[in-house]
Amino acid sequence: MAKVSIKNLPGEELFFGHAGCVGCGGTLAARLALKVLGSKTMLVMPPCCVMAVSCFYPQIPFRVPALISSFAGTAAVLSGISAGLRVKNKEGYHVVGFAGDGGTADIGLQALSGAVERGDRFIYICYDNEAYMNTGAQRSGATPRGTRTTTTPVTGASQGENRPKKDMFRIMLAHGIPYAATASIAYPVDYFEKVSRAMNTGGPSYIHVLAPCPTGWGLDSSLTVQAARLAVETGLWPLMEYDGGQVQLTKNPANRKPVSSYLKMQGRFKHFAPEDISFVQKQVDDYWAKAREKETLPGGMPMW
Ligand SMILES: Cc1ncc(C[n+]2csc(CCOP(=O)(O)OP(=O)(O)O)c2C)c(N)n1
Ligand code: SF4
Ligand SMILES: [Mg+2]
Repeated sequence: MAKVSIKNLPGEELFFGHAGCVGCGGTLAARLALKVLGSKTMLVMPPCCVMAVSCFYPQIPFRVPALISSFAGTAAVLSGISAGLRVKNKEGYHVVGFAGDGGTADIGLQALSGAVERGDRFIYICYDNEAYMNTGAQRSGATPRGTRTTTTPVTGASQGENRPKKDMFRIMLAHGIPYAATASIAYPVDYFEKVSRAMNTGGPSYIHVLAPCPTGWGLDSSLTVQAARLAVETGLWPLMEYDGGQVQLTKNPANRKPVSSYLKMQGRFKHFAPEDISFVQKQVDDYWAKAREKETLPGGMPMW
């Protein structure tokens, strides 16, 4: 496949007319991925916002087959479709899972682990808005420490989420997956290239894309892309990929911006005291210091 650029992307839209909130990062992540995946794609989605805002009869905004799995079963269904195509000698199709962070890091993890272990050929994209947004912003395993959600409120003894974000990138690497990457809706070309590399991977591949949710994050809906960009520019969300046994940065955040610029624009972190912001800054600084020391990335994401 030719190098992906904005200029050689098809004008055709394969996902439009959904009912997502204004400024929704998750639906943008789906639309961008389909630009590269093309029409020979079979999508599998568990219950999640992108599914809920796009699968209501008779209006289906997907122009590719899109199947709704059980919440826990996305990757098991991917395995089944992949096996069916193999048995029927059908080539050239992309079997793609598109799931939220809750459906990936929590309830769908076992099915994903098994499918990656079997080496089935599929692409799994997790769009991460760091909570169960479709059901009212409950915390998930991917919610960062300190975040206010509806199940980790800021009141009395509860001061938001009290555990760090689960590192799905590292978990996928531990499976020996052939290809894994992190991505961001604020860097579409980087994302396109990663989807393209996943399409050319012989076995399973995994892409974890940060997709801000203005509604759940307490973020102005005009600032979705800016928030996603700041996550990268502050060093909180490294853009990297794992291919051929090596982890590489695909964007080096030189002159990192302070994490406060990212945290302060979001209502979910409004309660953060200066020491909370310093804690997050230290976690990120330690991560990048370690990366520089070893001249390689620690193989995962900054933990906070
Ligand atoms: C077994 C099961 N438990 C709970 C639900 C309810 N449910 C539907 S979507 C959803 C939240 C999904 O969160 P996530 O995967 O992060 O996607 P998001 O909504 O944030 O896009 C939940 C809890 C369900 N459909 N099935
Ligand atoms: S709640 Fe968030 S993830 Fe769901 S449709 Fe709205 S902006 Fe998108
Ligand atoms: Mg979510």
